[in-house]
Amino acid sequence: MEETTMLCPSMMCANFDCLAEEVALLDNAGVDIFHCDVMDGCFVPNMALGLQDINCIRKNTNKPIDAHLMIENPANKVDWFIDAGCDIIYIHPESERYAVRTLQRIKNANRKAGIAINPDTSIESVMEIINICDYLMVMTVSPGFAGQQYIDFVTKKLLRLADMKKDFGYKLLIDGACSPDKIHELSTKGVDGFVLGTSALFGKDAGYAEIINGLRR
Ligand code: S6P
Ligand code: MG
Repeated sequence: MEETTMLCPSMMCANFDCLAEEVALLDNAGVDIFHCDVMDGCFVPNMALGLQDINCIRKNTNKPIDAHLMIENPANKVDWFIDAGCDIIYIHPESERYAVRTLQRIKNANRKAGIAINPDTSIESVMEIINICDYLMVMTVSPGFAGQQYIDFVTKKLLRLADMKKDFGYKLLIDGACSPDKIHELSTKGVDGFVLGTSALFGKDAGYAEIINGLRR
């Protein structure tokens, strides 16, 4: 793994009975970015973090927080996440008629703007939007749930996007079923960061610090 590889705990997998403590443990364990999945029950068939959860996470860490917005029509709603102190905001291009305008709105607020690219979505269909993105997050599962299986055909798209980084300058991350083996394989192939859910970090016998140290080694 590169020294700069970003490890991003997927907070929907954390223990919500003690969210503040979870944030402190993960922060001390050396994670890089707190990944917050926001789901509206419409864009994806599930509901996940809301603003109160993000406020709690923001209050308990000084590290960057990202908001992965799996919601319909995020256009004016991105302001809520800017105001909540999110440093990176991902939208799904499928959910937004004027993605470039919304991404520019995020950048105008001095936050990093990104898109999450579904397994169903081709590079060609987001080619123009990529021009304005600081971050690209490739979904290696269909969005909506933790604990799914890695979709193998997505790797081809991922490697093409890794090759295109030199022309566009974005950071490339993946979200979904990031196991230690996948992290090991892909971090040397141009992937800058990984969302860690049940495949690598949560629900394990080992503690967060031990797991994060192990992944970095
Ligand atoms: C899924 C969501 C993700 C998951 C994460 C879970 O729609 O965007 O961030 O929470 O991928 O990881 P895992 O390892 O359980 O698949
Ligand atoms: Mg996510």
